[in-house]
Amino acid sequence: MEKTFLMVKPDGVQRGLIGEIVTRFEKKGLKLLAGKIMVVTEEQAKTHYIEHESKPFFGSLISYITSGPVFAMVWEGKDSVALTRSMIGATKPTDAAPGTIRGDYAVEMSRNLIHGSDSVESAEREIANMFKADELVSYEQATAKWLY
Ligand code: 3AN
Repeated sequence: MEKTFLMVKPDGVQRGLIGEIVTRFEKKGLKLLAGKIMVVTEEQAKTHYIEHESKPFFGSLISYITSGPVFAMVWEGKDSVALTRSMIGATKPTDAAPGTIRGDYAVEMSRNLIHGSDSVESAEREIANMFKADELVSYEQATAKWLY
């Protein structure tokens, strides 16, 4: 089953939106395998955003994501990467459709509340960067046969 890495960013934690965000993915039918409040280290941040290393906003991206606690999560389910990306909405809040997390709650591109992996490969790399293997809990759900 496909896994994805999601992270409520420092602005989402400060605004008290962890519960609201977790609820959306639970109600969708995805399974939470791991979740923790943590402060991302500079090294983890640079690994996480490696693809943006040469961008002019890289420095501010690193200082923002390390500026306060985040809520890091691993979710599992059928097509979980694509499903969660569509529920999160576009990177630019003005392009994010109402009904998506960013469309409903974000105003600024640099404070867009949540990160979601953009591919299965990114998810594997991002999970390994933030979690130890034994922090992921594997379990059965009663509804698992028809709910992902
Ligand atoms: P997403 O988070 O939607 O996957 P990415 O991976 O392209 O978007 O960008 C990672 C983060 O970098 C975004 N969430 C946003 O905070 C920041 N970012 C992306 N593009 C810009 C930009 N042009 N100016 C400022 N910040 C940006």
